[in-house]
Amino acid sequence: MFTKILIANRGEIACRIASTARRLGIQTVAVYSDADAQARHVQMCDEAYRLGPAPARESYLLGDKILEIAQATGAQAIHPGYGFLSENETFAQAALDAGIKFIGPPPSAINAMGLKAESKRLMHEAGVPLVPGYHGADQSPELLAQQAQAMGFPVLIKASAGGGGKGMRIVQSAEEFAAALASCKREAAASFGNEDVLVERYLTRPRHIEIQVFADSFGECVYLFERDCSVQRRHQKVIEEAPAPGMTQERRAAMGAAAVAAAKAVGYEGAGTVEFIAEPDGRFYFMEMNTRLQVEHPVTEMITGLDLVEWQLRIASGEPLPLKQEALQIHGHAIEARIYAESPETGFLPSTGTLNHLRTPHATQFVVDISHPVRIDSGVREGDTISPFYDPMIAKLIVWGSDRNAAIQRMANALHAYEILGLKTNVDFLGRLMTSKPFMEADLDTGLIERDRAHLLPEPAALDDTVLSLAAAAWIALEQKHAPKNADPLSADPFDKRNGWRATLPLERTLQMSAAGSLPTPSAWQELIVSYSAGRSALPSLTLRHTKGTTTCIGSLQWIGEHLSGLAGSQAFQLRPLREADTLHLYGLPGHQAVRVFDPLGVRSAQGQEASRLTAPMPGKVIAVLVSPGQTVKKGEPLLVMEAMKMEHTIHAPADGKVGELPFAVGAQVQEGAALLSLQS
Ligand code: MV4
Repeated sequence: MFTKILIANRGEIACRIASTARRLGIQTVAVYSDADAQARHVQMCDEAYRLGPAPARESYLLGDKILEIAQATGAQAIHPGYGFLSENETFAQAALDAGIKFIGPPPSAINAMGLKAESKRLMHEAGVPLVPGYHGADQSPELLAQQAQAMGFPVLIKASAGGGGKGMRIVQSAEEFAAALASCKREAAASFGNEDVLVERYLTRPRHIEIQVFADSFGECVYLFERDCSVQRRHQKVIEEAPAPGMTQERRAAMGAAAVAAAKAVGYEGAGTVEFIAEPDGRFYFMEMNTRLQVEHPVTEMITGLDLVEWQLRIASGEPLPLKQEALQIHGHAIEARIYAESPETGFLPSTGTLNHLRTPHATQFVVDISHPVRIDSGVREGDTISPFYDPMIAKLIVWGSDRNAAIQRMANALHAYEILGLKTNVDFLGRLMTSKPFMEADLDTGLIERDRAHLLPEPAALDDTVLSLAAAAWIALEQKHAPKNADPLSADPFDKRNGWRATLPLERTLQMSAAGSLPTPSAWQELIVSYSAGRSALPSLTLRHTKGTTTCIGSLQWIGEHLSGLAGSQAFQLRPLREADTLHLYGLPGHQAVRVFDPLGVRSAQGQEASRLTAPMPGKVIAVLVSPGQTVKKGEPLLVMEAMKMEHTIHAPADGKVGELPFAVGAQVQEGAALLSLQS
């Protein structure tokens, strides 16, 4: 076994690898960019070396510099993690030439699987099933159209050199074929410098099922079963699980055998994933092979009880596969949710910023521990920032259950206990996804999120009376908790005001609240009249009068640590309130609620006045301006498109209005927070 390895990555995967290395007594060398000088992965390793400035091109992608560091530190091997250099054939070859073991497959296998048409040809020869289609060299439009006709519409035209959904055209009928082919070829030439295409039968409801394989240097290969990664959005995986719902023993064995054949056909070594798309009836076809450890490997670890990084290290150091196929077994069900710094409400724009508050559910970290069914893999801590330079993933939350329903319940509970303030996250969205009907019924395919949009991405609605009541109780209890002994009567901080319920009983006060996601327009405010009376505990009893005339009595209010418990009518509650500027977050309910509280004594939030200014959610480049000054637009209409973090983001109108000034033209670089345009209502 190695005694020292270099980890050529950052974030959660660098920490994940360091964790196993430490357990096995292997020394670790970290590398970092200027943005990561204080990152968790640097802290978790034994040595750390600077690569360069924050952009990956000037740091984590500097293969030669990384090899120099490996040689200088005496590291015998390099673990590339995923992304960055993990599937870079040139780097794998350079490591080999430098006498340093690349923890991954041989460069020839990376190369063979990297070329789409070539890999399909190899797979066909190895007997791995492919989507019925034409993958040939003759690219004449007449022949392609004829092939399409023969396989039957709808068909899919794909750029041979493409990937990740780029350069694909769905064609419904023969009449549309010629135009779609021409457009696909144009895009392929522009994006990949190669206009060759392939034509396949189009599967309308595909599932993404992938098989984890491991091969050693003695030519042995096993499969560690499947993962279902169908729940994705624009080719970004959102939820992964293992085993795949509805998988039969026969199908599993057939897919496993096909994956092993695929790996053997390219002389594979180490960890790899063979991706298939599957039809509703279970028929499956090879898509591509990922020649690295994948983000979602923990679900396989949870159902097999194995540490896949340990397997990688053993195999790379020349040991045989730790277990034979017959010894591998599936126990229970595991689900992974990717927690991202992004805003589902605004089209999933990444949200950069500081993790001002970060509290996770009870969990173990990084490695499998069957006695702990909740695991979190994360490279960030409270106080760290999510920068625009790298993938905005905050954490992977992985749960295990004896069956799928138990795992779903555990995931829903864990998501509800996750507290993240300082930036927008997809945690609530994931919570809705987990308990959505199609997900719970395992009606999975790659279109699930889009089809269930209405439920998964609801418009912010008015707060119901229960939430209003609990929010009022929490706001007042927090005021009491934070009130200084000698409050300054002139302070603008509402927490300095005690509102004197002790001094003059009874006391009435009006609280205005609105759903945090709603626009701060006057009509969004909901009013509540609160009257206080002395309770038996330190906190008052409250009578809350709603606009409709109904009342709620809040009694037995008390703090139990950071939780506020009490009775709303006869309904017991226990919640954890957290205040972030004018927003009150209520955790611990079934779900997280965010309530904006308007305190006439407090300082008016800048957000209210600036609502008509649309600001850049992140630094980036303007790539399209879709409106002009003076134009009237409808709510939801696309206004402007930005490119940031290698993705396109469309800015939509938050309400009906008229476009004011447009300070940025196409091509302009904008800073985070820059006013992109103003909208008059
Ligand atoms: C397909 C398909 C349906 N029919 N091929 C998307 C990415 C690229 N690598 C291949 N992809 C697809 N190919 C045929 N013949 C549907 C997809 C597809 C998809 C595949 C896997 C995971 C997610 C996906 C999301 C949308 C479309």
